[in-house]
Amino acid sequence: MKIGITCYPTYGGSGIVATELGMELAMRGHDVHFITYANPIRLDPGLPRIHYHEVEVTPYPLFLHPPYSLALTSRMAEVAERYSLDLLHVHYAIPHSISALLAKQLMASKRRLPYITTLHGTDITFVGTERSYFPITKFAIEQSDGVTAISQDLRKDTVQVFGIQRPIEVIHNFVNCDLYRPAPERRNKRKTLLHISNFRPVKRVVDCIRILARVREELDAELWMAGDGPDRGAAERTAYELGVENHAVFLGKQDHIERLIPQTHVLLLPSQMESFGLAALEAMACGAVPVATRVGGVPELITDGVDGFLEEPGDTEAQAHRIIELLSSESAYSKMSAAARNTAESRFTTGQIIPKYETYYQTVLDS
Ligand code: GMT
Repeated sequence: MKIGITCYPTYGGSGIVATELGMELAMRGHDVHFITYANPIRLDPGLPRIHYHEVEVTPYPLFLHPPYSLALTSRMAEVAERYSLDLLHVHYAIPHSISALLAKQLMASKRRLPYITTLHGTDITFVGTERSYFPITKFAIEQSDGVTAISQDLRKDTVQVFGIQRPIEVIHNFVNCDLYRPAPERRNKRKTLLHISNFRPVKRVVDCIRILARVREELDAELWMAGDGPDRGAAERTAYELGVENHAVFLGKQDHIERLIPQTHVLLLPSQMESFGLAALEAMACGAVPVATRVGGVPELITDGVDGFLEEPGDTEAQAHRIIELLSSESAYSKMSAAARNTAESRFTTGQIIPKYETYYQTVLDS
């Protein structure tokens, strides 16, 4: 198949899923065309059958907000025509789904260009519910030739929030278990907690610092904060206030988290909302135990007490308590670490999930 993929290339889990999906599809023989405003961060440009088409947004003094979605629409139609794309697959509804709908209409006199929208989370739970985006998001989802959601919970939210009647296929996030794997010999000697995110308020990054401070009352541990975003300053300030600034390392954005995770013991995901929790899955594949919140689609990934822990958002005391318990027993830790890896390997590998997208593409093309 010839597939056009659009995503946010530099920020967030939806772009990571889209990029990894594109690379996996290319490895399976499909031609994949990324149509985005920048090279996707995790894209390996050396791969055969991968193409990148930049969307250029021309500035003009009248444009207080240059119309990116229109430039994207034009580029989608142009690439679709020049490379005879079979379909467009857009990740994150706003504005990609709307651009795809317009591109499909632009192409209509020439041929059919179906588009699939994959919903990732905040496009439904936060941004999509904003009054200024609600009607157009609902319309673009309803008009899509196919819609997928990354968890059952997100599908339920989409139906509830938007009143969508059409079928939505659930295809969970996935991980390459050959790339993301445990490396016990590289594990830090000191107990190490890890948080990975884009430090938006929904991630509750300050909670990570509070958890560290509480854990350190019982045992020697450090915290690695990978990523960057609006709440980094607040997290750094809290580290000073709680006197743990020498034990919380802010690493900034990391390109190769598959090398970072195996060095750590526990992945912190204290989010207010999480439609799936890709960072937790990547950690589990590396044998790092996730301590997360019981929100959104996270329980579809983590079984509390078996391959990780789930507590309520904001309850840093309970999350810290779980970590103290876990890190105080070598045997309990090893058992849970192996269970985490087993969950990733048995349910969420690329080999299991990518064929679901291929089958879905074919269903949409045949419809
Ligand atoms: O939260 C992020 O890191 C980014 C965000 C996005 O929309 O790009 O991630 C969402 O998509 C990920 C990949 O499908 C999911 O694993 C995350 O759970 C989801 N984030 C939220 O729901 C907050």
